[in-house]
Amino acid sequence: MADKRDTSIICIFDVDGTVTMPRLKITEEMDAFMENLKSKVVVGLVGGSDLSKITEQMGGSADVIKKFDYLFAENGLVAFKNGEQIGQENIQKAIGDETLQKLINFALRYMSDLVLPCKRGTFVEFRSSMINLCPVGRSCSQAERQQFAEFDKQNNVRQKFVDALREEFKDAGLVFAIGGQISIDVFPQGWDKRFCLQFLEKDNFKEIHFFGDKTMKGGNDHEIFADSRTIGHTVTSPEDTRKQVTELIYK
Ligand code: M1P
Repeated sequence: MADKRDTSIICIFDVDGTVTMPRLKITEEMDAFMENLKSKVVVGLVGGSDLSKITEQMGGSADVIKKFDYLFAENGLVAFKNGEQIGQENIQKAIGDETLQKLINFALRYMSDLVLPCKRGTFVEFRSSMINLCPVGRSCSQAERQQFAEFDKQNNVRQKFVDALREEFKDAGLVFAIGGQISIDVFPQGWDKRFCLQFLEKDNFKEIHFFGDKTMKGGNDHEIFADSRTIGHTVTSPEDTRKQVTELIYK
């Protein structure tokens, strides 16, 4: 590839498990890698988390929206290009308070019956474009997060919860997705990571490369990974991301 930045190619990255370890901060090595990549091609992030979590993971500065050419929080429902906000959706307007309340009541009832290694606080997090349901509670520590993640692997707590939600809300037009380690994302159909592609389509990229770790069916990277508008790459860790990007872009 020529030395000049190729603006017809964009690489977009999932955050947790792809650019960082789940919910942890970006390492210096990855930070430098991304900076360098920006001198070669256009670079974007698309995370399921809200902007404040992504900001924290990318080092804590509010300048994160300028750090990447595109930054898509909440699957792209909150969207930035070159530091300017270009999109913002609202789940409350989209599905209405009646359904929202039924969902929250059902979820709280369901979670109140679960017996887990421990429970903390913030079981329902209301975001701009999604509801995040968290059986252990989002205020758990990193050690409690790992403990729940292990318990979940053995007991399928979240999968059973998703099955119950799908059964109860089968006609509500909602998606229930297991994205990270401890929670479930709930959002209207179509509001998965493919949502961000409408912004990229306008800019006529020749190649849109997407890198994610949860690309299997049921994972929150699956739809964008399998979309005909993207070239999908499955990675297993931030290290693997660097390896695959190096092979693709610096070959
Ligand atoms: O990886 C994306 C997910 O990150 C968090 O998941 P968890 O806290 O369960 O590890 C959440 O922000 C979730 O919404 C998001 O999809």
